Order: sequence, then C-alpha cells, then structure tokens
Amino acid sequence: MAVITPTNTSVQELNGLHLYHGDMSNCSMRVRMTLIEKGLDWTSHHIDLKKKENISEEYFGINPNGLVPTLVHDGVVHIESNDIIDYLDNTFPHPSLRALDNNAEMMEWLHLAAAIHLPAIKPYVYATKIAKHLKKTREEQAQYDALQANDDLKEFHAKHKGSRQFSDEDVGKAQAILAECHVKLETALQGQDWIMGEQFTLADISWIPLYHVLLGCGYAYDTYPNIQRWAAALQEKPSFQQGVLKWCPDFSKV
Ligand SMILES: N[C@@H](CCC(=O)N[C@@H](CS)C(=O)NCC(=O)O)C(=O)O
Repeated sequence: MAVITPTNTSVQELNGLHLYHGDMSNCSMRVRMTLIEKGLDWTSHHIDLKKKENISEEYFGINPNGLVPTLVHDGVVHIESNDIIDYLDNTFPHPSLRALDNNAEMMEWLHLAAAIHLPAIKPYVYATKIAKHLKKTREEQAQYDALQANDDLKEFHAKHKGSRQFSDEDVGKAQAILAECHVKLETALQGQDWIMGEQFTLADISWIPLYHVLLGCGYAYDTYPNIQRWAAALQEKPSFQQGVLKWCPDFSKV
C-alpha cells in the first residue's frame, strides 16, 4: 500500500474521498472505474496534464512524483493506481471486485500492469501519440527539473525533452514487452468472459484502460480476438462509460 506523508499538508484536512486525476490518464481511469463500481461518492480534482497542472509545488506536495492519480481518503494520501484500487476494494468490500477463488493470481495481474507502466506503456504512448502534446516550455522544464526527485522519471522525460524523441530502440523494447503481455492476456481470456473467469474483478479494471489508450495509439489488436471480445463487453459497463469514456471518449483524438 503506497501511503505517503504529503508536504502540502492542506490535503490532510480533507474529509471523504478526493481523487486527483487526469482525463486521458490510463492510471486515473482504473481508479475512477473502481470508485464507480463501488458506488462511492468522491470529489474530483482534475489535473490537466496538457496544461502541466501537475508541475507545481502544490501538486508535488501531494504526489512526490508529480503523477496522477492520487487518492486522498480522510486526509491520508495514497499514490500508485494499482495500490489505490486494491486499497479501495479492501476498504469498501461491497460489491467485491476481488477474485474469490484466486486472489493471488488477480494481484499478479495488477502487479504486471504496474510493472510494465514505465518500461512499456509510457514510452509507447509518448512516442506514438502524446509526447508532442506534452512538450514543456523552457520555464516548465526548469520547474519540473527543480521539483522532480525521481531519477527514473527524470530519465524518462529527458528522452523527449526539447527537440529529442524516443529512439527506435526505446519503442522496440516497449513493443516487445507489450507483445508478451498481450499474448498472456489473450490466452487468459480464452473461453472466458473476464480475466479471472466468470467474475469481473480488479484485474479487468486494471487492464482495460491500457487497451483503451493503446488502441488510440494505433496498437494493432486484430490478432487478439479474445481481447477484442472482452473490450467490447466492457464498453457496456457503466463504470467504463463513466470512468473512461466520459473523460476520454477516444484516445486517438487527445
Ligand atoms: N505508477 C503510477 C504511474 C502514474 C503515471 O505515470 N501517471 C501518468 C498519467 S497515466 C502521469 O501522471 N504522467 C505525467 C508525467 O509523467 O509527468 C501509477 O500507477 O499511479
């Protein structure tokens, strides 16, 4: 569980559930879906990544990586989207989004989604789609460099700084990881509706935002019929409509 002590102590006064999130952020999508599946009331604090609203002393004081999402629950600050959805399901157990017969395997899907974020999802999505929309001005870059202490994130963002672009090698590495994960997902969905079988769980919530965003980046899903069927079924869920489509109807248009 990723609980942190904020330097922006104003959030410790907040009561209830407050979500700092981005419309087009796949990590935010999974938290919005979980809140909606649970029927929870939450206060939205939208952080516009295109306007660099995350690059401020105020926001880095809430999330020390300057990333969305951040959940503040009764003044306690939670970061890391897959940890947040697990926390929400533990804290508000009804309706349960946990695999009743194989919780360990379900958690492995969450851990896998978290593990591929920086080496695969982020480089692929930035290189193919959003780096051009998220170019920092000189001032924004200076502000980011001053605030960001996480070396992995500094290294990642240095790759598209100024006129720089992700290399073919970066994209190739990301594609190799994505291919392996999609084969695993396609296999898991063979003959069953949801990743864990008959039960819709946090594993589906963790992975469907990746499909939505990668599809918008032009990722080819034609050889993955099970994933396409699963994604079509998810389109019918109110939590997908309200947690994903309402905020980001089509990632190809961001
Ligand atoms: N491991 C984090 C990753 C969060 C993350 O990378 N969020 C993206 C949007 S999906 C973001 O805030 N990007 C802005 C940036 O990298 O500065 C999580 O799962 O919450």
